[in-house]
Amino acid sequence: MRACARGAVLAVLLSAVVLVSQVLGGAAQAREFRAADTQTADYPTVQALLTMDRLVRERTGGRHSIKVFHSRQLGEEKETIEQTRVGAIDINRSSTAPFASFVPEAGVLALPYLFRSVEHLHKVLDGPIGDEILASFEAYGFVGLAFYDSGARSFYNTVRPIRVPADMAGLRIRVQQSDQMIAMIRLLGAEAIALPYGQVTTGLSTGIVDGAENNWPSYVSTDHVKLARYHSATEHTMTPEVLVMSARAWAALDAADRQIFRQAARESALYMRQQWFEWEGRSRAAARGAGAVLTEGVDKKAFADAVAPLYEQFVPPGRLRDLVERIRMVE
Ligand code: GTR
Repeated sequence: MRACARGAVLAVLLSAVVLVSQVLGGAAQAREFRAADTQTADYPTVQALLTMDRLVRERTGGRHSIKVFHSRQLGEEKETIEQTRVGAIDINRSSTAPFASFVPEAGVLALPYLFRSVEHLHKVLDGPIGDEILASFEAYGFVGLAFYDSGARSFYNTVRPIRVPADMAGLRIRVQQSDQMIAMIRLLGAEAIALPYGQVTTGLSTGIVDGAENNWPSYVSTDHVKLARYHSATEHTMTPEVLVMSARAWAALDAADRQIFRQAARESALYMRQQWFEWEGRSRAAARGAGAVLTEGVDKKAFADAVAPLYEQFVPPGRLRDLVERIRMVE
């Protein structure tokens, strides 16, 4: 038999084997998984989810796919997390801050001034502690798949430059729907208003809130920059994003497909990291271009001191305090 004919026969045989194994292995349960993300179509987290979809399609021969609902099409973060927990949404990409009331370990990652640098954050998330935190989601009805970058969060407001905590006195600051974030703002002497992400623009333009806090890409992509010009690089948290699957959707996958989903999620996180730094830099430049006033001489030490009591309030001795200590010890 000529080489190319032999190749063709082999290919036919191989696809027959794949087909039979798919039928036996549950190809009947082929499905489209629904993924929720609050960010817009071009935002890196959404692009990363699309990357994961591509990898899952390729590696399951098109049996499984992920339909990405961006821009809050499936709801605001807190609701979509609840829906994911009950299995109505299959995959969710959210900030770890609103996850804190569901998974205590997620709250640890949203603590202020916990990470010394982006390198420290990556070392923790990419190492055994990161795996341990992802695994901790399972006790609460989620399967933790990967972390995505989100940079550092800083304050911005419509009223005045903020250099030290005292400058925040009396300001109404929007925070994510998280008790920990509300308490952090109170420690800084400001008034905390928890609002879903999609309501912040209206909140700023109507004066319901005077300011908010977020990373550079969110500050710019939401147009908050046009309303709240005073930006202060407090970099108070480095709250990462997390990608989870509902326990129900996970149960529908066999062992081989689970491995494919996990691996695709991890690869999407690597892709995301490559995109992130460029986006962050571009967004910072765009903020300046849009008229943001970048406050000089922000006293980060004063902010860190003011929010330090949060650790006493939100990190009880035992498992969580031990986790914080181990994170700090990562060199
Ligand atoms: C962004 C994050 C969103 C959402 C938002 C917020 O940085 O990517 O998932 O949590 O912050 O402040 O609500």
